[in-house]
Amino acid sequence: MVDINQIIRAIDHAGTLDELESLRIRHLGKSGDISALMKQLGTMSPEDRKTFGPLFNGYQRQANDALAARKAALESAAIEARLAAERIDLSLPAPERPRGSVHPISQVMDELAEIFADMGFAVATGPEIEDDWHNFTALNMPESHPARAMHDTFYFPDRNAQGREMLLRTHTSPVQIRAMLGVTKEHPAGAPLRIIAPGRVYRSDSDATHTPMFHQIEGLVIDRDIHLGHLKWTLETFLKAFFEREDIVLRLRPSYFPFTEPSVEVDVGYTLVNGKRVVGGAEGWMEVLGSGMVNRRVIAAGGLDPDEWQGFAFGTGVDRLAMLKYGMDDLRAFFDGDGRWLSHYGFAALDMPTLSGGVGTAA
Ligand code: 2U9
Repeated sequence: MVDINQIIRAIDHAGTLDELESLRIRHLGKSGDISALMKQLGTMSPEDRKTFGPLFNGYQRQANDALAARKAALESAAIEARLAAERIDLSLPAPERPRGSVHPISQVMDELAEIFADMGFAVATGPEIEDDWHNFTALNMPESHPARAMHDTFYFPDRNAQGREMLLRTHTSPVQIRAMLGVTKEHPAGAPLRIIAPGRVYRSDSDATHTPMFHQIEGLVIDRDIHLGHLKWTLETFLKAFFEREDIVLRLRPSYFPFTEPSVEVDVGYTLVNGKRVVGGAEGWMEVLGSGMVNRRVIAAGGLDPDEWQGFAFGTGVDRLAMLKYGMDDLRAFFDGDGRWLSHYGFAALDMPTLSGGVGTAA
């Protein structure tokens, strides 16, 4: 026979959540005694059911209520006990040596923002999940463009409400399209513009020199009467500040990008020091940037009149810039999160890059 008062007493005295759970199983579980009473109801005559139905339902409700009340009490007692046991000693001294460090990519991003801020560039940001119009079409990359191919771009299975394909942005250029359109909070005016767009980009590519996610920085200047001379001065000033050397030599080579016309690839001269390439001088050349005058069609896609507004743009990989400046030779180590690598290549948290202090003084 079920003694409901004794069951309630046992529940009220349960000392732990485990004990409470076994009581629940014993009385209300599939083979519990109160559950057995409920099952018996089905076999009773209608009169008996009228008598026993409300009684057994009452047992079940009382047991459930008691379990819930005891559970709440035990849980809050556990929190109280933890609060009483755990203490933060605010008088503890700081660790002897700071632990943790700033990742070289974060450091280089801060250095770049600092250098370009000094030249009047603001930082612009935008979504990493983009639609194909902002990522490709507006940049003069039509439906048939090879970079749109499935094997280079991570597409989402569903289109957005406007029927556009959704993807992980393959460059930060769509940020600049949004800025030209004047739809961002940061740049509501559209033009003139002087922005850098740093951030994560994604391509379906993976080997020793390519990771599926990498970091890019692009720059865009839109104004009246802008020409290639402005581009060359800007890049030269940037590279001198970034590599902290005056003997930076640039070589501009004609190239092709759909979003710029003319397009220029920018090489920087290097010198061999103990067999390693060091930026500066002109013993050899390596490519560091892509750039060009913004294509008229892209100016128009950004909602501006290409007869009134001209501009230049450039783009480069932040990870590669960090490797060149700080001498790492394996890109994949950037994303391994290995503590030894981070303590070797990381930067002290308080070592904020400033132009007056030298943008990148290692920890
Ligand atoms: C707008 C108009 C033009 C940005 C540019 C490049 C050239 C370029 C690559 C360098 C290495 C990407 O990281 S990388 O793979 N980029 O060569 N990017 S011009 O041009 C723009 C951007 C936005 C509205």
